[in-house]
Amino acid sequence: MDTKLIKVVFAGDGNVGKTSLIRSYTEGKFSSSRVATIGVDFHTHTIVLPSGKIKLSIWDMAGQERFQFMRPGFYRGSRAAALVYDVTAPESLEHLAGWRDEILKAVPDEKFIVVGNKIDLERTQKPEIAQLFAKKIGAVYYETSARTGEGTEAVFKGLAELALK
Ligand code: G3D
Ligand code: MG
Repeated sequence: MDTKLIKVVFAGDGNVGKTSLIRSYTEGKFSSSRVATIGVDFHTHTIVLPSGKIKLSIWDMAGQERFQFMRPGFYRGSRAAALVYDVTAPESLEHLAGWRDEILKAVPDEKFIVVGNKIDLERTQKPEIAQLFAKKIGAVYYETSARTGEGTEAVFKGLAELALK
């Protein structure tokens, strides 16, 4: 059987843990002090679903959170997007609607999941508001800790399955 190659993107404010989540899952490690990525961080990871094998090409927003003009090109060709916020930073959740709108401008039929990261820390944000937002946009809601690895596998499986639909 052919392995399908599917592009997915991670979006959300800087510092919510996008790079850490991807590394925690694809490399099985969490590096607590690293230099922030510049440009596009790019990973591929093969995932086995009941429906077959998929090679995910995972695009990590890296430094471009600041460079709005670059982002449409970054999103193009993706089949699903993870909207990531930090459960200790309420404004990062408020910004998810804006990230979604921007992605929809570049990819009108994009599908989304919502991810609350850093659940190993003391949350300032109860899950209800995020769950409501996810429901409103028809997305599944996940919670993760890139630090402990909790929930990360479900995010990537969910994203891959969504991208295939
Ligand atoms: P980004 O790619 O969204 O910009 P990063 O975010 O992955 O660079 O992570 C930003 C900071 O949050 C990093 O801290 C990282 O270690 C931390 N972080 C990411 N995910 C988690 C998590 O699940 N739990 C905890 N406790 N911290 C997390 P530093 O200090 O390295 O800048
Ligand atoms: Mg990053």
